[in-house]
Amino acid sequence: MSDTNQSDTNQYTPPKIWKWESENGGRFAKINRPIAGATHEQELPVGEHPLQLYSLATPNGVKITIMLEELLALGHSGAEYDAYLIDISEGAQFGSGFVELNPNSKIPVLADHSGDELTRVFESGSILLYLAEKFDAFLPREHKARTECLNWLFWLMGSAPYLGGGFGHFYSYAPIKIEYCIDRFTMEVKRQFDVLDRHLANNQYMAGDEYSIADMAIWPWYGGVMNNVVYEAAEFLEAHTYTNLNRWTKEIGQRDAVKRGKMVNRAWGDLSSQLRERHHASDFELRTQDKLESSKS
Ligand SMILES: N[C@@H](CCC(=O)N[C@@H](CS)C(=O)NCC(=O)O)C(=O)O
Repeated sequence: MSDTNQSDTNQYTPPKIWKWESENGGRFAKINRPIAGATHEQELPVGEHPLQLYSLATPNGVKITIMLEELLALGHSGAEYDAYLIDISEGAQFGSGFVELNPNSKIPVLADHSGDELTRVFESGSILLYLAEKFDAFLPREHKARTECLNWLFWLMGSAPYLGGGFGHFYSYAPIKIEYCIDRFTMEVKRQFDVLDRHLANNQYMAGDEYSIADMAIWPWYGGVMNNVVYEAAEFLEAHTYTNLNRWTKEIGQRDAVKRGKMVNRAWGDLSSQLRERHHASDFELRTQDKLESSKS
């Protein structure tokens, strides 16, 4: 980083060697660092269920809570879980307990205590696949259909960073609006919308006829843009023009498990939509933030 006024992008010449000198502005400047590892000692709480989730209701977090709620709705009682909120804006992802579970310091992370030894699972795509295999659910069994499901799961893992770290960062979070960057990533995300829209013209779900982990991975991000809850960019991106993607977004959004999954580890928006910690199915009725706050007063 240099002292050069960054809004004058034409005048910035990268130095020979980049040095970490100061915060670069922008919404996440406080937590951005060029090094990995823990910044402080902090054990993680552990609840009573075999599955422990440490997360936040961003699109990456919601993928997993949708999957867990879908598994429970199917009757897999082994998918009961405790979900703890990790406040990434305060750097909770750099606590020592979190880093032991995920050396990459990003939500979501899952700890499975059901075996003799704890299994840690990080990267949301890996968590979805782990749960699908563990419960033999939401991953087609037939090899060709399974491959198609994994094609789209991995597509999401490779594509969403262009929507989030690329478009979302420069459109919403960067301290200055840089036309070149916004143009570059708008071009790419609109191309991605078209990829999905064309596929969904001939397929009910991402993997064909079966609802799967591919839908659960893609919906929070791309459905989120269609619903204008991700970056509030629906108008800018003309989201309404992707009719098949909108049809699919609406259909998935109507599932009860999806409605519940969206609420878990949510710490913003309407108080009745926030279930900051989840330990029991009844929490959706009894422990949303509106109820917790009214019982205090
Ligand atoms: N590829 C990772 C990405 C996870 C990710 O980017 N998580 C964000 C929140 S959506 C995070 O924890 N950011 C905190 C940080 O970057 O320090 C996954 O899918 O699990």
